[in-house]
Amino acid sequence: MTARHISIWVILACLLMACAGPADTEPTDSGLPPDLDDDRDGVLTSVELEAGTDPMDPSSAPAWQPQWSGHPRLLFDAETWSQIKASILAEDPAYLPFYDRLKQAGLREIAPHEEESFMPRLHEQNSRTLLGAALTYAVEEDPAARTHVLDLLSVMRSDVGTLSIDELDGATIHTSEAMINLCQAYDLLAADEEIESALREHLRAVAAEWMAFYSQGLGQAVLLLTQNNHNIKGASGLAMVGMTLNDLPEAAGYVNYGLHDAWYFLTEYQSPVGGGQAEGPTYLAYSALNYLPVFWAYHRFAQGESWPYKNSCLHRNEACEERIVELDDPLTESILPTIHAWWRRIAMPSGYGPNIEDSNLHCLANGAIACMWQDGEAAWRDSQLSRCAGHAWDTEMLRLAVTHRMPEPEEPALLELDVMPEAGQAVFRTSWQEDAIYGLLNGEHDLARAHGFGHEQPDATAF
Ligand SMILES: [Ca+2]
Ligand SMILES: [Ca+2]
Ligand SMILES: [Ca+2]
Repeated sequence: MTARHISIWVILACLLMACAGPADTEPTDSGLPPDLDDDRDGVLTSVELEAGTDPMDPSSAPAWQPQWSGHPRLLFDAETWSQIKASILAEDPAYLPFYDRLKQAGLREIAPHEEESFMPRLHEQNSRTLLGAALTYAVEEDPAARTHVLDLLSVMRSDVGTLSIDELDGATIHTSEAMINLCQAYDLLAADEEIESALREHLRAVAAEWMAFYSQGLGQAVLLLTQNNHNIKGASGLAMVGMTLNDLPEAAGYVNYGLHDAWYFLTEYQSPVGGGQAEGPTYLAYSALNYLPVFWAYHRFAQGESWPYKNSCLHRNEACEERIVELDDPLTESILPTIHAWWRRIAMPSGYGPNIEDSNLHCLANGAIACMWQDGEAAWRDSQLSRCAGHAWDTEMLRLAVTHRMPEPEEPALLELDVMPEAGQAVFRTSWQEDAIYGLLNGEHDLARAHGFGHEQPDATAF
């Protein structure tokens, strides 16, 4: 072999090594394995080994995806936030009603929380007041609103474990709603050191107390029994805390548990394959208060990609094995639009869901759904139906975040007889107008009938 041949081989070998990349093949100075993130939780394997977390388990990490940093980031980035703020200050009618509702909430007095036990409803009420005051401060820079935020934080309790037996039902629901409100407030005001530190301390404590209470004994039994909106809402709340305080060592556990359980109960346990919800339309709307903002925030992280997460069997009453599963970005999954379409296929002409399954008359957050999925029929419902137009009950921040994506309204095509065999329902309607003649045949079967625990009305084939 000539010198010329040798130099060609040396160049080829160098090129090949460069293509492979030194970080993939070279040992590190410390002798630890190369810097890979085997379980894709955002923390390098070498860092996990030093921290004592499991480098092959995405639910175990000293932080969750710490590269996803800066605030605001949950429902919008800083640029979108400045557009939202400008639209509110310009009194844009697409924004102002939702801002005004939260601003009014932010003016309420602190709800006293003086009982011996933790009161989830008061906690949720104060969290909504706090979110309203936080938004008002972020938009108008009114110092009174900032003081109100701090006063609320000074009285908020996190001792979930002290709740009385008649509040067992409420703590899964209202405490998780509060977590989501408070995470949204944190995201807006994280640059204010005093508020950031007090909110972080409260959120961290209340999430830990919630998880501790519902991980054993009576608390665990409640979520093993319900398998419905309680589970979806609770899991969503924990996921939101994990995404918000993702620099904490408990964050990865919350996100893994929360994403898996919210997804499983909403789409697998509660929904037939053709769309539906075993515990009925009102409780779907109720779950949506939590899963819509959480899935939107998670979508802003996942950007359409799937990521591995480990499920928890803590609250599953069907066969369950802990394993690591890739979860798709929920906004790319066809089952969610199918479930939301089911809701409006059975909806009454006024826009309300039918009052089956232990339900009251209720709207779905059509505007946010329209914006999240570019769903023109949801936009039509949001703009045309007098009972439910502009409905954004407890999801005003999400509505403000996504309003710039509102698609053109599209009146749905009329199907005079709409049969939904998987859910076991059929609807007759003469038009989509509010004066239409409408009839619902409700003969649920399979999981639509068996999984509506607590809210199931076993009145077979009722009209
Ligand atoms: Ca890792
Ligand atoms: Ca890990
Ligand atoms: Ca049912």
